[in-house]
Amino acid sequence: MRLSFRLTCLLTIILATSWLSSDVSSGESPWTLRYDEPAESWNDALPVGNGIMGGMVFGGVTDDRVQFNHDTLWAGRPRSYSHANAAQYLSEIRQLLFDGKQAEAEKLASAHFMSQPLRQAPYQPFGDLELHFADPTAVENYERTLDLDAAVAQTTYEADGVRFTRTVFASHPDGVIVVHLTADRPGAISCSAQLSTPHQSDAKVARLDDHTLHMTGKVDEVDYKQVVFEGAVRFEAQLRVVIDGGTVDVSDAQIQVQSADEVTFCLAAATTYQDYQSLTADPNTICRDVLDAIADKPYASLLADHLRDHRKLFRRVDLDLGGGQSRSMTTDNRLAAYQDEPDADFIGLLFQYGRYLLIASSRPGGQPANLQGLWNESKTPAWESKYTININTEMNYWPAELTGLSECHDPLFDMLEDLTQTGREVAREHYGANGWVTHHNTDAWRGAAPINASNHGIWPTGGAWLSTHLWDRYQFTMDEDFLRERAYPIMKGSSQFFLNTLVPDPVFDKDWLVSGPSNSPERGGLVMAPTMDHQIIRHLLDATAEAADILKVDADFADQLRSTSKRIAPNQVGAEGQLKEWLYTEDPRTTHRHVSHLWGLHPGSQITPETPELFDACRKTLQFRGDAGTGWSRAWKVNFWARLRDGDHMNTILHGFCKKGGGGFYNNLFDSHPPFQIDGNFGLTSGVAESLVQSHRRNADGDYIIDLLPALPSAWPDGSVTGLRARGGFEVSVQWKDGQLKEASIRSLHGGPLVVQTADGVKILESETTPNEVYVVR
Ligand code: FUC
Repeated sequence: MRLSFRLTCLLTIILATSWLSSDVSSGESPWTLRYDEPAESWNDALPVGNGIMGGMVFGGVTDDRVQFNHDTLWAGRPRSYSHANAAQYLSEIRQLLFDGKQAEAEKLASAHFMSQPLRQAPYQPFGDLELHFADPTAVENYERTLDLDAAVAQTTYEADGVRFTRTVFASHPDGVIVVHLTADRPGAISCSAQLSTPHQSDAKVARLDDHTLHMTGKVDEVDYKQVVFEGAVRFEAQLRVVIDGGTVDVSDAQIQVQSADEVTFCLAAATTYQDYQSLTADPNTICRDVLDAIADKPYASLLADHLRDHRKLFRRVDLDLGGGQSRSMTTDNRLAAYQDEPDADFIGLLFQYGRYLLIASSRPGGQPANLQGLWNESKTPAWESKYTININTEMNYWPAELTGLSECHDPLFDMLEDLTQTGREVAREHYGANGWVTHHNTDAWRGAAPINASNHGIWPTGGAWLSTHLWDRYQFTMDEDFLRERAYPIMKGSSQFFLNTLVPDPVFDKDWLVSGPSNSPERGGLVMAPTMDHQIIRHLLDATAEAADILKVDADFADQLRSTSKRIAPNQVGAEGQLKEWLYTEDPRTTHRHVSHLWGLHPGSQITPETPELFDACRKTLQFRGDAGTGWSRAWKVNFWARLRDGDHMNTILHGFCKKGGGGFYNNLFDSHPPFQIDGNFGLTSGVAESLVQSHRRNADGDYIIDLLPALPSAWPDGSVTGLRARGGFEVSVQWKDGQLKEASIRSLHGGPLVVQTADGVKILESETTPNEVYVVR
């Protein structure tokens, strides 16, 4: 390895541009999903989103449909889910578990320790924008695309000698979904547009003015698995049309356009949801303000502002994994072909799709991406399309810092702030503890109590895991203001809860501390001392203590955190060489989809090559668990094998994952759990990034080690990536050839030391770097 000569920023810019794909307009980017027929089912339709509104574009020729959502439209209403005075049963439940009486403990917990009601509320569909066109005699050259680089869905076809184009995008700067219709013959566009909603309560569509149709209503009551959720959130959508040529007529039923040259529809939507505690927002005013603000804005400016906004995020990272032989095929055919002829470039497409979906579903000011991002057409979606935080929500955010989308992480932090409030009540009522706690799910009302059943709902480390995302954000950005103002207070509150609730281990060593009652998600019932809890809590307490040191606050508290962390029961290797999932029991040979106790390997950082016995035990565990699973389970395994530095095994998992159907993908490349669950899309993106650059390990001085190509599969011999982020505040671009590092350009964003690992070992390149300077490694 020859290294450490400094280059100016200029050189990086030249390097970066030569690796980036050229400037493209809609449909021309290599990162484009492409189909030759309209969507038949919802999982064929193409997603657009501005972080608050989502749309699924079907691309039908005579009947087109944009099924849309707003991320605050949920069943239920503001409420507390906590169970008053549950804490009086806590020590009895613990004792029953220590005495080996699990069934009795679960029974007692079912009666007295669970959320009220027992389930949380489902996320709701909003409605449909339907477009109807006259039946053409013949349709030719039909194409439907989603250009990820432009965030534009387009449908084009020729009918009766005219070429028609429909362009749909969800603009974040302007807050609307835009549908633009053009034709290559003047006066050729005639259509009607309607709004509809699956909610019956007070639903009404009416003419608002000469150019605007609106729809108002209220969420229906939802009876979901024996729990009835009141419909309380009200909503309004407004659809405004602008035409060039032709005529427009707005009735109480529809907008009718006749013989126009060009048509632009702008759809605004809003609800009464103000925050998790109040339904006081005024959707009528919100929609009107949004549409009035763009009343004089030409379509070209709407599009230009949208492209600028999206590309600012999307273009931070580009990837070339080689291959590309299947690029000329439609996307559904590429997916089908992958099993027999894997095309590395298709993995690149899925990687960028994960980034696209995060940009589309999670923007500052919006709700975090739920189990389906923000796309949902069912009133009773799988797992309520809420936030399952024993893996799924966290997985959604794994790509955020790694792949240059830090600001997309913000909605998760906003939700965490809410959870510190609801979780404080649950800490008090269920545990008699200080701080705050959240269990394995939450919803728009920020439920924090244990739900569903006592054999898996009582898992007190949901909030702790989410809090480690705050620490991650700090590690990637080194932003001390963020650490002081947003991260530390939340991390501190979560840590306080565990200082109050960890208990001495009566079995092996009374100096050890264990967590419980709890669960190893979602296996083995209610227990004391699941390994995953211990890994998460140790990580949280250590990070909180380090944060206190950095901020020069709470020195005594930090000492207490450190001494408590050291006493948490250590990871154990089991009878068959696997990592033990629980301190008091084991089940090594299961192939269950959850592999929670490998948290310390990923996303945690306690298990690395520097802890060889545990590192090997993780490998053994994964060998027993096998390579299959639901979408998210496969995606987690991609990340695990990357952390195990085994690129070929990682690629074996990817190969099993890249198929049509359950444990794979739908035609629109949504991850199929089954059914659709978006976590696997995001987990794949993070896993591919982890195979190219890692930065979770630290040297003896605590400096982050930037690990270049730690798990490059032999199937990707030549390639490059630009713009990945590393802890310590670095932007990393890497080129490789014949499976070897060719050159890496590492831009320091913050200053601080630069430590790099290549195939030759770990080297300190600079004990201090200069912000914005680029360091080259060969
Ligand atoms: C947990 C997982 C399921 C699914 C659901 C949303 O229950 O075990 O596989 O991901 O969350």
